[in-house]
Amino acid sequence: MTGRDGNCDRSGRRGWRVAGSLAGRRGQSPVSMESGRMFAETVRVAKESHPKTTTKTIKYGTAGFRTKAEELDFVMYRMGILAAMRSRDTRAAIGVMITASHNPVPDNGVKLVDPQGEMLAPAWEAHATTLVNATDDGIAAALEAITSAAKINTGNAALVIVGRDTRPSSNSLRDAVLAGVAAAGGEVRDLGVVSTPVLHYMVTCHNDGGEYGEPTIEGYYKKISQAFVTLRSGGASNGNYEPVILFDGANGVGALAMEEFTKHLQDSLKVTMYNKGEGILNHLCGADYVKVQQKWPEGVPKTQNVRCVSVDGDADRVMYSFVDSSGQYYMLDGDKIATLVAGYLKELVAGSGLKLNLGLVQTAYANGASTAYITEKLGVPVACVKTGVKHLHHAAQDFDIGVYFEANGHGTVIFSNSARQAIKEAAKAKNAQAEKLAQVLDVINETVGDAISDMLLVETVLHARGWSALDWNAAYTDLPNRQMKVMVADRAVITTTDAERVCVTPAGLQDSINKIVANFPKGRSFVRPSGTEDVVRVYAEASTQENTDSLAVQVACAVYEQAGGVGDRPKPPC
Ligand code: 16G
Ligand code: MG
Repeated sequence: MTGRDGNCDRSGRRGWRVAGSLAGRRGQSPVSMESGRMFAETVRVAKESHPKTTTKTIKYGTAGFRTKAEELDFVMYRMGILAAMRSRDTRAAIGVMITASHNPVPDNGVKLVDPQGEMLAPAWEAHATTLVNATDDGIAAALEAITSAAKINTGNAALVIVGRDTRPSSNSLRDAVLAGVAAAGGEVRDLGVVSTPVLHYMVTCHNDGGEYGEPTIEGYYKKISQAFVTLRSGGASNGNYEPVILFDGANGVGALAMEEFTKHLQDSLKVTMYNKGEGILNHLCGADYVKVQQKWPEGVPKTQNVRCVSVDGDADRVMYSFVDSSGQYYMLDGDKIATLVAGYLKELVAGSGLKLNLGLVQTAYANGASTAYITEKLGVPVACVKTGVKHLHHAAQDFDIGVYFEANGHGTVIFSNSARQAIKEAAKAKNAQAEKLAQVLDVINETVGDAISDMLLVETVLHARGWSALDWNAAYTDLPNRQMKVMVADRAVITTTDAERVCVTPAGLQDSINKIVANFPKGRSFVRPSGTEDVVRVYAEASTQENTDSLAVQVACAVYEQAGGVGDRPKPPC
């Protein structure tokens, strides 16, 4: 792979290569007469059909651009153009996903996917911001600047793979993306309504010539489900494990994806579907609702001791919950999934005799009890990084097998090139544990966090261990935790360090937080500016829920007072 910004194939650690599948050359004069005509065309189409509708400065953040759908037409158009340019730059297909994930229905958003299925390279996030903030007439100059900065040969072919979620606005926003690609002289492969993980998979497989998997949507479903079915060919029940789940589709694309999966899963898992689209997207259901509200999703019957799996609006996050025989509610989040998976993989690796190092990557949101459990009980090294998938993914690359999960349920496992090869060779030599590992590898979608692939991975581990949800939950007890939002005039006044665990500015705020935290046994709290909403986020955990709530409110009030709070003072959560 040839990306010069260091993003593509940074380490060559993944087992598939980007084939340089699109025609093109390097090192030619970047801005030619021909490109001048193309840039002029992008301006013409912008003015005629996709004019800029705001003067607000907007930034490509952790989840791309995300806001009210009616403000996004011009953004989508320009992201179509940018994706074509990035495709020329990398000489590979680039993905565009139209979704606002767990946000409410009126919102929408767009994120670009780089050649190996990873998030857009940081240098190109800056280009995206530049292009979107240009005036309509300024598009040409912005494109010239990007072309020069990235030394793009504009004569290269461009291919953009587009996916969208089920939001009503996604259809016309897709048209705007397509118009952008066309104005920039690129070609489009429109996948229609697909989950975010399907788009990432398709981009990866297209670019590596099918090495990671067959580059079709059907190929995605087949690869994952066949491995899953094989892993339980000895019987779907085992000990306390029953192959039965309730599926909360959040009324979004995850429900459609699950329906496709069930066609391939045969009798290996009995899935009963809820929130298939009959209700409002992400409303009182779905992974984010379950995690943040710590509540059972509406629309799903509370069947005792049956696992409920909730996904978010684009099916890249997953959350488990269940009620026991006494009606007690439990939520099992990304931390519980990470520890379950890391523990199991560690055992398989040890059993196989392969010398592979395995590590877990978390963020500051990881429950303190999970970090203690994984380091002290399982002996797995843990790295802590800033919020956002790209940071976790990057850190996970330091291990042969890197498990990364955010507490909110976004994560996956990635294998180094040599780890994958070693596992496959040992499997061929009939090493039983390595054979299992090789199958598990195929259940995992390494290209991005994938709610349903993650769910099938969890089900695989529970099955192998013969565990019910109660057994799984018993591994460790979460410390009570609470998240709050504080409105401030400018959230940029908050800056942080040490993977967002320490607040640097405004001066004095961290001292105040330290003093408050010191009053609570097992207390921990941090604050950070949100990357997706105009708020400051507060996280707190402590030994009891009452203490946690009190800690959260006190820290939120400190933020309100010292970081320019606006509106009402933070109140205790109800
Ligand atoms: C985005 C991130 C997610 C992160 C969340 C934090 C990606 C693909 N998604 O959704 O990983 O947890 O932002 O949101 O990176 P916040 O900054 O508003 O708390
Ligand atoms: Mg999502």
